[in-house]
Amino acid sequence: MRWYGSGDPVSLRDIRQAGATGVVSALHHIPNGELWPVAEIQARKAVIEAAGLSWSVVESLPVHEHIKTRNGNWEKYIDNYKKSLKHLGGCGIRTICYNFMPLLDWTRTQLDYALPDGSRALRYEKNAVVAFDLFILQRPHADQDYSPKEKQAASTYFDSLEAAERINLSDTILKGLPGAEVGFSLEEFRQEITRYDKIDHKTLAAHLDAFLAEVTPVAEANEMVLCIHPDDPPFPIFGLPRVVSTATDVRRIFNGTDRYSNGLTFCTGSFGVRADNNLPAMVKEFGERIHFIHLRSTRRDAEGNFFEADHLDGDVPMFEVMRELVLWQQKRSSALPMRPDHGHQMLDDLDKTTYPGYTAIGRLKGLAELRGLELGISKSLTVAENR
Ligand code: CS2
Ligand code: MN
Repeated sequence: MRWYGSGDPVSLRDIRQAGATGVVSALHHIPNGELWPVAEIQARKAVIEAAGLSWSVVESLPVHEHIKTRNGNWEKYIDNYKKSLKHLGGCGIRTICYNFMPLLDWTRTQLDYALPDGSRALRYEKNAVVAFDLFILQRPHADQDYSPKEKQAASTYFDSLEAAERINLSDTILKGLPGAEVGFSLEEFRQEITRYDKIDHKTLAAHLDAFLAEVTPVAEANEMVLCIHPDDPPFPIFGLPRVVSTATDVRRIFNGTDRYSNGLTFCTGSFGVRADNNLPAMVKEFGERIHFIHLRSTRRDAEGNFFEADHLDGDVPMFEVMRELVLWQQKRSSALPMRPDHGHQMLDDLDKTTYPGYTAIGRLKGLAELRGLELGISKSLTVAENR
């Protein structure tokens, strides 16, 4: 399970009782781009191990915006990245997750979407994103990105919002969900987004390749692996390019820097939002370079909205995905780090202040279901083999 450090309302004891054996953690207090000192890494590691858990994955070692846009201090930040990798490897932490999404990490428009049973989920509503873009952000030329029908729907949606709801929408999009290392004011975001004026899909992809060409040799020299997290949502928003949304994107990234250490975080929740991503087929194709697994499911509709469903429900064919993952791990004779990615706000957590998506009980439920599914599949495969 993911643990955000000492400020996390979910304790390491809670995580252990939920059935996790390892945690995924990051030094969130260190500003994006700065070096991770050995002493800080060791201190975090000691706290985790004292609770009877291991620090199995860093999520994330963030990639500074200057590296993505390849201007400003990008050289210094790549240098820091390499040094931080060395420090982590020296402390025995060898799996490093990161993402390459411009400006915003994962994006949702509602954090308390009520499900029929009264629990709450995170939701992405297309009209809200378009309305924010056109009427709150007022991004230049944004209207060219949408059809008349989309603009009309967004306008109707926007008119239905009270002033406080508009502020709330803006904050939800810009202030950063947990894990996102930065949040923006509207003015800052307007400013920052202009840094991408001349950066299209091709350029951002080239910047990612250039970054990987620099950092993967360092990872390899320290027996480490890097695993890129897919875009969430897996399509462009606010005119910003996206380069990790589909199987084609992953193929391109892998071929560009064809090394074992250039790997993937297989996040079913992110990839699963697109109907054209065949998740079990992706496990089959990319298995060798999947170094970390995020399991959750979303339910999409025809309008382009989605919400985070129960882990075994929604559009992700979790049985088929898990079956491929179990088969692959049996074949490679070792286990991959796997976590329930997000969970609902439910039971006692409904009255608590929790990090959106990172509740104790909702993730415990997800983990329990996923572990049961995994155990059932692996046992039944062994039984079938022995017949
Ligand atoms: C999120 C992200 O969907 C997710 O997994 O929790 O914050 C994710 O951790 C980062 O994008 C990975 O770099
Ligand atoms: Mn994820």
